[in-house]
Amino acid sequence: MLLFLGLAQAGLNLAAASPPQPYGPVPTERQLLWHDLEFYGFVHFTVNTFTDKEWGFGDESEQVFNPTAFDADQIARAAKMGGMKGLVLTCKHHDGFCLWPSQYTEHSVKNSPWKGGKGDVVRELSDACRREGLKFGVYLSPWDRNHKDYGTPAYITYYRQQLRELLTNYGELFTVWFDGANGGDGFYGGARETRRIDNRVFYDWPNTWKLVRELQPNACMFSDGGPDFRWVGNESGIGGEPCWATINGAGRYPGGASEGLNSGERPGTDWVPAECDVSIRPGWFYHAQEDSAVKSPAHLLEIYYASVGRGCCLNLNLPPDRRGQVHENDLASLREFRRILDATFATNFAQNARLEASQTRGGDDRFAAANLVDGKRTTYWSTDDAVKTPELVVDLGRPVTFNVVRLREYLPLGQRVDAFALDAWVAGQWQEFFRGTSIGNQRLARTEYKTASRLRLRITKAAACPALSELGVFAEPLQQRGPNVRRNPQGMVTLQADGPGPQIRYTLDGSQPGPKSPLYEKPFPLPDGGIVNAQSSLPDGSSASAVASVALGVSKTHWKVVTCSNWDGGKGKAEFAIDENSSTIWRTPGKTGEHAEEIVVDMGATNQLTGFSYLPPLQGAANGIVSQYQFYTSLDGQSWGDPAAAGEIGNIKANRQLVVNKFGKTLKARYWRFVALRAVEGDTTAVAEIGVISY
Ligand code: FUL
Ligand code: CA
Repeated sequence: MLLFLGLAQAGLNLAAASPPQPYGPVPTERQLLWHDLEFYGFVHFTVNTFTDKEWGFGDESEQVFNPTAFDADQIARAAKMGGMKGLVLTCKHHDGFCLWPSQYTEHSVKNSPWKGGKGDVVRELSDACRREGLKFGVYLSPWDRNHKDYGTPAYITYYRQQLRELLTNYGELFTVWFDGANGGDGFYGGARETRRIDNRVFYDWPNTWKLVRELQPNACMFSDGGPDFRWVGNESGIGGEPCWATINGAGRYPGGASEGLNSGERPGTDWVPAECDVSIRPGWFYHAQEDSAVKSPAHLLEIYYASVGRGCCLNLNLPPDRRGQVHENDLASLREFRRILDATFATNFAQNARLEASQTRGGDDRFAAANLVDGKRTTYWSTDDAVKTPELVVDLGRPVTFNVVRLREYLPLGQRVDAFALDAWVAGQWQEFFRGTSIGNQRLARTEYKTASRLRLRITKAAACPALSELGVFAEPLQQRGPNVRRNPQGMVTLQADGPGPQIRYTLDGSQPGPKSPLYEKPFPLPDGGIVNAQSSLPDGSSASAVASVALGVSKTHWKVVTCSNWDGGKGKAEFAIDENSSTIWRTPGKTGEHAEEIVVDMGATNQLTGFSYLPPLQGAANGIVSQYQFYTSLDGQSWGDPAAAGEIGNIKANRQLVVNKFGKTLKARYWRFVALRAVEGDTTAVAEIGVISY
């Protein structure tokens, strides 16, 4: 009997095991192609580049669009150099200005001075992408603040005519990006009014999607809720932990609720993976005043690990400047980011490792652990249906120092793993060093550096037997971080090296520190603020760290609230707007109708001001985030004159961050007054911090 069973088992093992059944929703062919891209770029460029806005009102003259040296090849080469696989161009942003000579509107490049009205940015950039071997995609804003018919059915006809032009005249597109943003008011052919639409029905999306499928069958469509890939719920480039590729698609539409978009939903009814969209600068469009605020290589790496490393695609915006080229500072940051990534992934220490799985599906070599290191996405390690929590020991053969482990699931079988853990064999025992949840297209576990010759993967929870297609072990080159820059309440700045190089050189004028820059010896006063750039190195100047760059506003030590129109009891007092604490909020009670709240502050001394800053609440509901404001200054707190700055804060709801607004001149003032005229939603006003700058 025993012998008989043994033979039967041996017989079973010889017979080829069948592949596992897919679990839950699975990707389409076109989604698989999109997953493969992992990293591509956005190009935000339009009249806003020339008017210094994030959202144009729609009344901009075509005359303002006039890049002095537009160079599509320079932009495409920058993307290629950064390792991007494609570019998505804002062919029409919310202001309605078209970067191609659409035959359905006069509001386009054809009436601009650029190339005498004969230019076509879409043509030039799509051609340049092809020359560089990059894919090309289009962004066509559904919200159009210029068009007279916006809000009526005639507009949908217009929108589809434009879309058809883009879908048919510029070759193959890899994506069509449908933005959900809509702020209501606009120029609308001169009506200058607020037009509210019902996002669920107004655009009749199913028929627009049909058009895309028919004319560009391989293009993946983006919107908050899909159909092909979704918004990740923030514009800072950060996927959730977990970040499932699945969501419950019912009831979702472009511009709909963002609940569940960051983490996805499990098991979910639809495969709609997330795209992390983020700009290399604070804004989506180029503003010269942000030249010193380009994200550092270290920041870009954090974004990469939190997006591509969590199974999403990363869409990183490179906004061309007024020449029509990617700015030098953006290029420098992107280049260093790429250099570090390439150095990291050049060597996979698991390549020749001996892999020992606790179980292999049917004992069949087709599902063997060796598939994890064969460099192919189409082969995978799997186990018997009943074995959902297997383990895998990776013997590297020699001690290796690493800090990144890469895992991939075989996507055609769905997202199967719920949770996993990684252990390293240290001092004679297994030590857990990472716990994760979703894997999907790719999971990069970035950890402290570990040295070990063996590691272990434990699948700790799975909805179905796992199907993993890759395991890699890598080490990031050691990067020396820039010094810590801190200012105390008395206005004294301390610099502290964060690495072996004890010598710190710094600048206060925005330039890069070099051998001739001042040497830091002791804390120095900087009550008026400025831009501190600091770099540490060995005494002979070698082993230089990254440059730490910190923009400091005028110190608030002696500031006092003089008056405030309203506050919400003790929970929302006005002092919270100037307490240097981003998590305390000045909040006014709800108030319907005309919405104007204000705060007046005495800075205790006269300052030379060049601008002000507004920080919205970074967490919680968007209720009260200011979208229309006025900012006044005064020497005596009595006479105020015209606002030093006023207008709309475009896109602040989706992209919550510090807004810095420069006056364009220097103003002497002891008092300032901030007036909130409108909020993105709700009837309160919410201010985490107001500051002023003097740089
Ligand atoms: C948002 C827009 O409102 C921004 O201006 C930007 O285009 C971003 C990518 O999408 O919803
Ligand atoms: Ca505060």
